[in-house]
Amino acid sequence: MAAEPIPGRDTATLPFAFFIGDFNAGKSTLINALLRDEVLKTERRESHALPTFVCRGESHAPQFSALPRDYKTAHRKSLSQFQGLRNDETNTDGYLALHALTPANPFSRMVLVDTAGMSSDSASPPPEFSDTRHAMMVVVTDIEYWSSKHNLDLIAEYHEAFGGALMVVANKADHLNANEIKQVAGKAATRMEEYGIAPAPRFFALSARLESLRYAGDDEYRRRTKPAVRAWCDAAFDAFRLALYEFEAAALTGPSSPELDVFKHRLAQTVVPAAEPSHEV
Ligand SMILES: Nc1nc2c(ncn2[C@@H]2O[C@H](COP(=O)(O)OP(=O)(O)O)[C@@H](O)[C@H]2O)c(=O)[nH]1
Ligand SMILES: [Mg+2]
Repeated sequence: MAAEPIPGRDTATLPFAFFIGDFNAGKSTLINALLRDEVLKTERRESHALPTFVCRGESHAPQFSALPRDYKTAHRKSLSQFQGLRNDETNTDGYLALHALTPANPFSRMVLVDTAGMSSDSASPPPEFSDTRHAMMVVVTDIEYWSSKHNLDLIAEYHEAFGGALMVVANKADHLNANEIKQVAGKAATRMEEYGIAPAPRFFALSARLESLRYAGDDEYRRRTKPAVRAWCDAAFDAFRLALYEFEAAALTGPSSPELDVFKHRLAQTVVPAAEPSHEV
């Protein structure tokens, strides 16, 4: 069967936002909320998910593909294949990563990367990221244990490696009351600086879940959430989204615009395969 080419982008010109953190922290839910689309599968248990790269596609329909071990042309997948592929016995082809091109993506160029399966066992940045110069790191934590030693060590490592290109998300703020959220957010910078993470990265206490339901009309879960919590979380999510747009804009247009041709992460470079025919679909 002659396969159509997989529409692509030249990844050499794209900035990346890597979402890092333990499984179940809400990375996939957060990315879906940013996209306002249920692209990534979310689940409560450890999922052995593959690293997943999402960016805007030019085609009117979303396109999904999987990167084979030889880093050659990605194999096109359906949405259900894409959402069903796990890094377990179902991954018989040994795929390294998944790609999604979504037409309604609100980020014009930035690639959102769900690093599931890359970071859950280890507090160190995966070595493939070490020459990443055009990447924003988003450490995603559960607000109830964001300041655990494990998380602070993770933040400290990324802070050292990526400096200002780092943000911390304390997710699931809907589990706390408004005063508790304010307290956590008010003390976050001091807590990090006392730990030696200085200057403290930006910190957002928010709820990916509340955000994902925000435009769903009259939603039961949002209605049950206290108005003060909802208001806080909505505002924090807006601020977080804006911070990502600012990073994207700076990466693409700023006077100190990074050299966008030096991104060397192998998985990322092949994120969006060039428009060449795929023979194995
Ligand atoms: N209450 C609440 N649950 C959340 C929130 N974000 C994610 N979850 C839930 O946490 C679980 C793990 O989320 P997921 O996005 O799959 O986490 P990941 O493993 O980091 O990708 C799922 O059951 C989500 O529905 C949130 O803001 N509030
Ligand atoms: Mg996930």
